[in-house]
Amino acid sequence: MAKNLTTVVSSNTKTVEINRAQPTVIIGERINPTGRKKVLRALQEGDFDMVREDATRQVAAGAVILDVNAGVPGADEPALLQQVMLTVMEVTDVPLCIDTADPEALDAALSLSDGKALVNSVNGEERALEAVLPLVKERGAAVIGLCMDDDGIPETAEERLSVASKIIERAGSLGIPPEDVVIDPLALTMGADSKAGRVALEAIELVVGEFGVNITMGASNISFGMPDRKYINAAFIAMAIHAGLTCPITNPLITEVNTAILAADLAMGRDDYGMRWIQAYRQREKARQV
Ligand code: THG
Repeated sequence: MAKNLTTVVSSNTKTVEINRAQPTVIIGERINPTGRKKVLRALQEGDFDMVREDATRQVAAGAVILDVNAGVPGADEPALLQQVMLTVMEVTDVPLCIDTADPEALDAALSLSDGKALVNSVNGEERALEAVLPLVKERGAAVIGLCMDDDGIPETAEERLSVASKIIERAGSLGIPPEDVVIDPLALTMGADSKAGRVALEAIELVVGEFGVNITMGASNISFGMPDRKYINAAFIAMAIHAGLTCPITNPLITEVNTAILAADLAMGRDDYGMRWIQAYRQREKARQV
């Protein structure tokens, strides 16, 4: 059996454990102006209602961690990211996944967080490793390591494994243990390359087999450009959970994806007596009746 490391993240009041013996941890993706034009427009207008609503709705739908991104072109990202975080912290108390490529914004964000945040992300580029890992160590955070480096995203699963091992080793040399490194093997688009799904699944298996670390993924990338994306995303995410994905960054408001995750957990023996499945069913039934 491969090792099964536990990553712990927390807010000031909630602790979340991520591992392959417990239910899949959904990291809610919606607070992201880079990925969502409506959020971009709202933040450009200084309107935080949408952030509030996306935070509340995602948590109600099963998100256990919220990804927060404030990448608005031309904006003061450190200040805006702090504002977004404060807004989210007013309405929910879940741990946060700080999604930024700007080390200054990351530092500002980490200084606000009372618990143990998940930093999204570092990659295998020398510059990124040097800028991000010392902050992660200093603040006692956990970090997502993307399987890409100066040469871009490697084509093969083996090459992605080697980027993952570089990140895990470098983190280790700074005193960041492997359980605090969550690997993102990266999902490219199957519409552009029909092997993209398979390579991502193989990369998950290789990284888990070698290191036993937790795995995240922006799992909806896989279906870009395809019609009826939710069905592809639902099937892929269930397969990825079988391969070793433990904390996908996804949209819990999409029922097809949400139910696929719950069904995968049930099939993997991580839902005792099917209680989570039944509870989610009841919640859907109740929502249908109003
Ligand atoms: N890995 C890691 N972090 C990530 C990603 C990843 N963070 C960003 C992204 N990828 C995951 N987050 C999102 C957020 C929103 C959307 C998709 C991914 C989204 N997209 C709509 C769509 O796809 O149709 C956009 C539509 C719109 O503009 O509103 O909602 O891979 N570590």
